[in-house]
Amino acid sequence: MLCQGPVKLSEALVVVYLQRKYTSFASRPDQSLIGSSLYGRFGSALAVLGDLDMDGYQDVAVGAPWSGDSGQGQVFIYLGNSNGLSATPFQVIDSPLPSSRTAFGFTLRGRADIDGNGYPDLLVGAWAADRAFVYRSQAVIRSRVSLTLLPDFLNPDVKLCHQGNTPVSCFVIQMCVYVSGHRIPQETALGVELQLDQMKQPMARRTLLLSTNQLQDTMKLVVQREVGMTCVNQTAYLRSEEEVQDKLSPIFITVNVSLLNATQHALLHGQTHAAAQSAGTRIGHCRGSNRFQTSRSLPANHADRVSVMPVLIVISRRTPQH
Ligand SMILES: [Ca+2]
Ligand SMILES: [Ca+2]
Repeated sequence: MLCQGPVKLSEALVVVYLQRKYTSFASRPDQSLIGSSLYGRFGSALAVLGDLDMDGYQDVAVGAPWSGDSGQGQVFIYLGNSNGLSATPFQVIDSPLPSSRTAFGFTLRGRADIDGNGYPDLLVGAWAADRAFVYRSQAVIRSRVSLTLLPDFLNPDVKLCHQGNTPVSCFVIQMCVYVSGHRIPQETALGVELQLDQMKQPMARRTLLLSTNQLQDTMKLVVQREVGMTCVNQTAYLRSEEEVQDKLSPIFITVNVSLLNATQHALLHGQTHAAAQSAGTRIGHCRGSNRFQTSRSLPANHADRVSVMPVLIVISRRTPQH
């Protein structure tokens, strides 16, 4: 249950009561959401949106029609979780109107899939401007990336590849992307960026791609929805010991994945980075081997999140007065 808190406009808040056994509520709220804007009237409108990101928890919008730098109004989106709602808004939607005091966010409605893409959308009213806006939610493509180096035990003395006429020690970099999600596009076009020895300055990097002699590469991968995954391989080699000064520090290899086409009306959410590193290079002087630690996942970029995509469709106007 969502309630508007004690009315003190400068400190507006919304309190959350979670349902207990026998459909009862505790005498004290389980959570408080506090408006950030002085006299913003945070909590003037509340709307349960449905499950925006399809994680099984209901999400909520809170309107603050005088909030924002010039009081133009804002809507705050909170994602649900097992403890209630996120402590901070997942997304803040600013008024699309140039003028202030439009009361954007004075009324809210959710739980309606207006464009039929399988995700609930949001209606925001701005009565002082005689406008209402539709915000369509984008499909969420959940992603996972793996990076595998083969062999994972690289011996610099074993030179099975050739760079020109020169035998070189080489290894295969296998990059795989997995996607899933509710009503995601038939095809997900992804840009894949591979970086070799990323911790080093370009001239000091110790491994290069065999086909291009470059330190990096960008590729396009298309994942079919029914398949859910695709992989691509690249072969890299170790530069000769004469060209390399640092023979001890690990070699880092990273891969980053991003959505290629913004018109896909979808967002990539989840793990979009992967990295692998060697235990050490030990190129040349030592007859030891380089063992790679592969597929070390990095945290998802904080920007890779689900959001409500604003598509500003005016659906009502003031009726002309005669
Ligand atoms: Ca949710
Ligand atoms: Ca929708």
